[in-house]
Amino acid sequence: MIGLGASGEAAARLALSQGGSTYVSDLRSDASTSTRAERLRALGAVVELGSHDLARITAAGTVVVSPGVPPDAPVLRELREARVSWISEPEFAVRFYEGPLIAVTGTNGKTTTAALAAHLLERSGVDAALGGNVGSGLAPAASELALRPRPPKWYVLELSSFQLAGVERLQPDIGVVTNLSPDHLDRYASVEAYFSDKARLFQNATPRSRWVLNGDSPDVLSLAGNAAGERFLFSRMSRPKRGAFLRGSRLVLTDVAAEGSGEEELLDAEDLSLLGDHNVANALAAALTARLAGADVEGIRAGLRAFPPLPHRLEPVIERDGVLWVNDSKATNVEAARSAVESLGRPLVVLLGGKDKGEDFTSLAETLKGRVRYAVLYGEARRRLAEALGAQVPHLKIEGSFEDAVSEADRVAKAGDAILLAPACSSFDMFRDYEERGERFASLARGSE
Ligand code: UMA
Repeated sequence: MIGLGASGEAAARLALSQGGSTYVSDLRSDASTSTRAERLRALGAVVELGSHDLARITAAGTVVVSPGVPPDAPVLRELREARVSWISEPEFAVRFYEGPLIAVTGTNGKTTTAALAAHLLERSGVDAALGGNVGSGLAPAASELALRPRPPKWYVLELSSFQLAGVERLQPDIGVVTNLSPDHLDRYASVEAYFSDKARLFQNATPRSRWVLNGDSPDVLSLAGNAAGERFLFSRMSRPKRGAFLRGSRLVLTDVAAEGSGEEELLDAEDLSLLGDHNVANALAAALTARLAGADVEGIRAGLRAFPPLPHRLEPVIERDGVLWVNDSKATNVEAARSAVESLGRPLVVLLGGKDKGEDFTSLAETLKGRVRYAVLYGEARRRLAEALGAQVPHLKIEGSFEDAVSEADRVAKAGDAILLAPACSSFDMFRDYEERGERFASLARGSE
């Protein structure tokens, strides 16, 4: 196992449970990695921190790689030269699953859609186990699900492109693609290379496969290409032959339960517990997926009304002096930040910035114009963001810390405004991850820091 984060620990535990001899290595040796190492050693694994022993890895029957290890990492270059192949952690996990799999990918909305689909199944009395890329302490790595004492009725996995890059046999019974837009250009040479890892969802398609696809996205439809299987579309714009759509403001399923079964009306978009148009699309996708997996209409309705917002995803934190603070730290790319800005019906002070992943920011200016009273730009990407916004959106570049940026937003916000953290960038210039960034924002919002 290469890498000892959540994926590495879970995959090693799964391998050990099968009685295999297990070697795990990680370049880090900080406190949390050492704690994981101790836990695995106690179970019988050989764990090495600080370096990767190539001879040991090369001799292994199966090599599993954590998603955070980039393809150009020296250890993977050396394995390529030695003609040793490897798989991703979910690929390893599904080899031990005893039941059908729902796999959800896409650029944005995949956590909400996967978690909501599992929730709708549970509300219908169907045992669904959620895992994969979800993170945030909300759900475990894919391998943990294989360790459950009793298999669930459905496994529901969120899969990132980094995880799909290493699949071989993974074969979803229901595969879902929420949407596609540029992302992770710090890791991929081109948008096409990023999309082509996403397309690996379809590589083992059979006539029995069922695909839930965004009918409003030509990119998603072309990603599926002519893969075998039945297609079900969700759309906010038009009524598909079979799938989920909006009639006025009502969410409706059509011919999903069985071919020719007709329409099933769910509820009004107003009654969804989640904010924003992008969440209407996520709700359509999740309802369609859950119905295909056997959820009933009553369970779906109840679940769509009750599902709580996930942390760091357009999450209202506090209303203080008439200003609503909203944490969308998970908006780590331009498209996600645009959706967030379009979702809130208040004048906005928006915090943008972080690690520059090389995305084109020019389209942001168009969305922000008129909606955003003031943009506070911080972190590594601040200069490129300032160039993109130009004279169209009032803004200020903060040369200092994240705390300085938040206090500037607090200073300029007026009663009736929302202060929105939707950075359009990843967090790694200042934080461990987007969760730490969101938590810092939330505690500053509450005035507890
Ligand atoms: N490492 C090495 N050698 C190297 C390079 C890295 O040993 O040459 C080590 C690092 O020191 C690190 C480990 O490899 O300890 C990599 O760990 P990881 O980043 O894969 O972390 P995990 O804790 O296993 O988390 C991963 C996902 N993280 C990433 O893809 C970056 C989590 O997704 C996921 O929840 C978890 O597996 C379980 O499936 C998080 C994420 O941010 C939420 N995902 C990205 C996103 O959603 O945009 C893709």
